[in-house]
Amino acid sequence: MKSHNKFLIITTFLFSTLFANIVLAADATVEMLNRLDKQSNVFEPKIVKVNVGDTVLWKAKDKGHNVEFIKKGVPEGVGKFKSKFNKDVEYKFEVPGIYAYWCTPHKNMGMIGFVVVGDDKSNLEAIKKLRFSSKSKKMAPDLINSL
Ligand SMILES: [Cu+2]
Repeated sequence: MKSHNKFLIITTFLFSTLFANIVLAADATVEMLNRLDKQSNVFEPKIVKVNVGDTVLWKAKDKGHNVEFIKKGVPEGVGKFKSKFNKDVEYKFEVPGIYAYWCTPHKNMGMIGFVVVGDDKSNLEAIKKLRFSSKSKKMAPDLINSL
């Protein structure tokens, strides 16, 4: 094999490895928005399905939002998680199950979302028992039914 061919193969390998790592940095992205069509204060998309070990990135496209796991809305053994306002935030999902979350100031205004990890819905009954208020209460059943 000619040496420049070897060089080309090694370079291609290095770049593809590098690219794969960049892609793996976030396996799914959710945008935090003030407005989307006729909706205000939204996570887009509202439902994300990922594998165990995957990372979700929430992008602070607009200001005034965050991500907070809902108490009793995550699989057993998962700790609290509450991000800072106006900041992009990542979370690596290590425990399978359903994760329900909201944006703290807009939790009653429909800014709720769900992550299903490892196609595991064993905590669905606990998720159905969560108490949402106002606009979120109207939206939650349809979302939960489509998990
Ligand atoms: Cu918000």
